[in-house]
Amino acid sequence: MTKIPGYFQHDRLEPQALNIAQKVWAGERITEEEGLYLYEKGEPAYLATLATFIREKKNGKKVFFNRNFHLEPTNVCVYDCKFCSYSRAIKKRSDGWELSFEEMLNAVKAYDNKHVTEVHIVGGVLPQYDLPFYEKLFSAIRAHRPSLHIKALTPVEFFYIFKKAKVSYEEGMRRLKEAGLDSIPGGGAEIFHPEIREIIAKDKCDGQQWLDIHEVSHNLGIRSNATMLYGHIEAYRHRIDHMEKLRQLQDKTGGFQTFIPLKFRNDNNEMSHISEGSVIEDLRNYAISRIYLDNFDHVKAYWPMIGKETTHLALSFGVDDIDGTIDDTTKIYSMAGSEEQNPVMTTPELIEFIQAAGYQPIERDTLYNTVHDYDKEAYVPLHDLANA
Ligand code: V47
Ligand code: SF4
Repeated sequence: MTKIPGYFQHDRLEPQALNIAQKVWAGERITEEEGLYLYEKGEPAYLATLATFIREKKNGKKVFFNRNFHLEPTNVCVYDCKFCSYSRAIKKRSDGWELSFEEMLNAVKAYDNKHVTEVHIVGGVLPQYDLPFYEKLFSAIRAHRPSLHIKALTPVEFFYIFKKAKVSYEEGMRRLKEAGLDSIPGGGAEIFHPEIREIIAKDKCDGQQWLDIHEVSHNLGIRSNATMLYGHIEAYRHRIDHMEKLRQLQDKTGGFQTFIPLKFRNDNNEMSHISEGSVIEDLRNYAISRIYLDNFDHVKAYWPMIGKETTHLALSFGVDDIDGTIDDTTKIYSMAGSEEQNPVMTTPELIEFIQAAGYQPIERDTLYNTVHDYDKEAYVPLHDLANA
């Protein structure tokens, strides 16, 4: 049997906890029942130790970030997800926007002299943003700045626009890839289990359709992320079911890069009556995801959502990625009551933030190639890198 640290041999550990620790130390996969046990009984320090063991085996002390900005075409949507401050139920408010093609392209051009490697395009679903629209947009961005990685849309939009265009998932994804789409962010996953999805996100693509579209994309060489919206009406078993489905698909395709747990925020939406979870529950959730998803390389804490302090703590609970500089270009979370109302961290701030927690800052591109290793290189001011 693999020798595990003395910490785990303490008398207070239940046999099941000890057994899970032994499996993790031996690099074995835990079962759904064991995952549930971790949610129900796993103490924070125990979970942190297991998750850190795995994160160090996979990524050492590295903490990844990138230089990105968000493009949010609209904050109104034909759907009515109960947790979302973009949904049609609150469409009548005065602060709605619907960007035109030119406005979107101008938003990208505004970064012409800045060293960013990725544009992350995500927002509401509207009929005018159809398949030809996105083909034209991606082609125009590609033509304007060929090196900018386009990470865009989710199966929620894909399902809607492919159905409208009467094309298969394969044909639709192939056309978008040809237009310039490089990868897919993790959104729209919410909770796959129909018991929950039908209450919180009734009309949009279901869990299986979300998984099928990612599978088709992976088979076309398009990498993607996966999220889980947690801490609302779901039970622990729904979270395990969600991660199990992701783990199975990852076994099949290997196309997922990062898992991103998204903490439910309750401001300005139809689920405002539900209290938000505690920070310790967020940290336990990061650790359990790191332990459960043994075939995912990375777990990301999305700092604009949970705030800088919790993000710092999350680095000791299995997280190795904190997303990017963001540059105050996202409104999804600030509208839902997130910690960071105007999220911006400059690159030097991100580097210092990571080093202060004892980790090694790595600027990556979207596909996790190293752009700069800041333990080895000094930071070079932005203007020297413009258009690099
Ligand atoms: O699918 C909406 C979530 C997601 C709320 O792939 C909410 O790198 C909490 O997926 N409380 C979209 N969450 C954003 C997303 C994302 C973000 C950052 C990085 C990446 C990546 C992907 O935002 C939606 C939904 O799950 N969301 N409203 C809310 N009230
Ligand atoms: Fe629309 Fe996405 Fe919000 Fe649902 S979560 S209402 S699909 S923007």
